Amino acid sequence: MQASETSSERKNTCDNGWVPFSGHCYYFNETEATWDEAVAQCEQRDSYLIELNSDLESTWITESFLLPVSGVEAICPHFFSCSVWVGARCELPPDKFLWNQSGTEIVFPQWAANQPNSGRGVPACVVLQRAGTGNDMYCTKTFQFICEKE
Ligand SMILES: [Ca+2]
Repeated sequence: MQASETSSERKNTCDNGWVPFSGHCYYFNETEATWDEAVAQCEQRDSYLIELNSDLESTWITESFLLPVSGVEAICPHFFSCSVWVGARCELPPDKFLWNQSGTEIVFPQWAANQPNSGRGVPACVVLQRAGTGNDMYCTKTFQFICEKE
């Protein structure tokens, strides 16, 4: 906690187009991509596909970048529409959802009801939904995404 407060004091600004939060900078990519493409595009920006390390970060991302849960049915017809990729993926084995950046198991965001539900044998990648919850999706689907860097 103290380390992140210190780095947040040190870093108050981000490059053009990047939004600061708690010592990190975030970039919203409007053009949808597959999960692999999203990872590669963040790497090209010297960053990584977002890793959510706290409820605070997860909530901040949701409120800052995602559309609201209701009132947007015309452009986001399903509860999972207009989600964003996060940098977590389930490999088989070990059949666990791990963050791409740190290699640790995902704790945030909280899973949506009845999630994860992807079939065994197929890699699954995680989106953050407008409700602030996690859902596993086929990695070849396309979503908008957010890059993160320190
Ligand atoms: Ca799912």
